[in-house]
Amino acid sequence: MYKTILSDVHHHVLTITLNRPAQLNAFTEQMLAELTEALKSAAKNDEVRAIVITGAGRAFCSGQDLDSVHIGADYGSIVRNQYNPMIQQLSNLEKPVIAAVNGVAAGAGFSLALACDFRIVSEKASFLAAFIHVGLVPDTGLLYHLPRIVGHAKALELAILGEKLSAVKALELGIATKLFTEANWEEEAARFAENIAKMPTKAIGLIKRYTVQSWEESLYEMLEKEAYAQRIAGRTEDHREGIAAFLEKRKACFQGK
Ligand code: T3D
Repeated sequence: MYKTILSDVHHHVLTITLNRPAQLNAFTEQMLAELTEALKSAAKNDEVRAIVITGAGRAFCSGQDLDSVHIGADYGSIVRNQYNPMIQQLSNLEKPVIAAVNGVAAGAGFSLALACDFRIVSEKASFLAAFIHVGLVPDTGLLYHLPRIVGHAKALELAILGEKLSAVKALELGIATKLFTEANWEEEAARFAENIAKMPTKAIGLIKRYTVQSWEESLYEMLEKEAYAQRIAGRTEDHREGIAAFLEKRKACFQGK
């Protein structure tokens, strides 16, 4: 049903593949709408316990499709109406989202990777805040997420100088969670996602929700929110299973309930 992305569920992992390889998976209005829709339906699908976003071919995503930009158009409203709903959807999605960065992530493609909860990267991955090279400012949440991951000074450096960051450097800076060799990339990426999909999904959702909210809250408010979240987590089947597995000295088998 989608034209610019592929979507496939396997072992409770939904893999969304940005699929415009000839343009290095550059975003079009249609791709943004389809990605946002796929994330929305992942939120409602109990079968899905982890989401992977990756790119077809040699790139992850090269940002806005530069062949379809209309110079002089109101980019503000394009960002508000096409890009921001995708980032809001990612932030509100109470399931783990993994960017499997198989190649270059440039412009809004870098922003998309940063908005995911984990970035696993292949040796061939690179990150580039390309906006400055076309006289634009980073958008799609990059100015929010990047300083929170690498700190203020490094974020300014990456956003303003627009230099390409290698996979190894991304790992050093904490942008990447794991770096896998090219030879083992597909197998290791699948293993990483499947392991997360076997974890207590509701607890992960609560961790996401309250980590996001913590940026706006005081310590006292967060202590209360943690207590509230723990009340919910404490009533899940996965909590019961975790305790039973500990007492029975076996590996827990979580169902995401
Ligand atoms: O409202 C708004 O529209 C504003 C929102 C803006 C958000 C943004 O994302 S702005 C930033 C947009 N992205 C860029 O500026 C990145 C442009 N691309 C590049 O800088 C380079 O392509 C890369 C560094 C990503 C990769 O370089 P390289 O040497 O590996 O590949 P290449 O040869 O440059 O590209 C290969 C093909 O992909 C090429 O097509 P061809 O010649 O084989 O037919 C190239 O034109 C195409 N391509 C790459 N990026 C884009 C693209 N086509 C359309 N849009 C692209 N973004």
